[in-house]
Amino acid sequence: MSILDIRVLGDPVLRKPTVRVTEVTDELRNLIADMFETMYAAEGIGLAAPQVGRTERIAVVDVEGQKFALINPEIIATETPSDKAEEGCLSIPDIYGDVERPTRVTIRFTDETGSEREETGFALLGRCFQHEIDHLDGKLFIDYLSPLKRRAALAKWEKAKAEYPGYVRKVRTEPAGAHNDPDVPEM
Ligand code: K1U
Ligand code: ZN
Repeated sequence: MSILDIRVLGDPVLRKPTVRVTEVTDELRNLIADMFETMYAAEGIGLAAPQVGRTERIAVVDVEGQKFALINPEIIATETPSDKAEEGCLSIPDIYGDVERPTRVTIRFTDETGSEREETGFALLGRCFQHEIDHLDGKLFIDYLSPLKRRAALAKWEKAKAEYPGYVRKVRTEPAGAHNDPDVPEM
């Protein structure tokens, strides 16, 4: 398994619509395993294929142990009321904003074994399903912000993006216990 580079805001792949998967192959199962590894290394709760430079309609999610590989996911039902909560994005590091979304969604998807499934997600899981499916449609959470908040977020990103040459975020892996350890050299 490998940790993949994460593409950040400005890379056109994040705005491209994805392509539906027609067959769940071993190559796609390897991609899914790499996406889970990358998501955990980056301390996220979800990751979509465009974020690692791929165009397949695939995302992975793990919210408090509720773990899913989502192939060709679609929202089939949403329930009101909506809820406003802060979101971040592994492709827009250190930028956050409040996004209003339906509290509960039901999705239909194919899992990594090729079986068609339906799941309902509430609260953070429902929000994460919606955030990842948005990625698969070329949409980012900043698109939901008010014009003022979006402008402020983009101004902050203009300065921050210099840290990501080529719109690539290298995910660092830390050996266990190395965090803040003065004896472990910075990589
Ligand atoms: O797709 C991504 O960019 C991953 C993103 C997903 C997400 C964040 C917030 C709400 C819905 C979906 C992240 O995981 S960013 C990390 C993060 O914000 C977070 C991490 C742990 C718990 C809660 C949020
Ligand atoms: Zn995101």
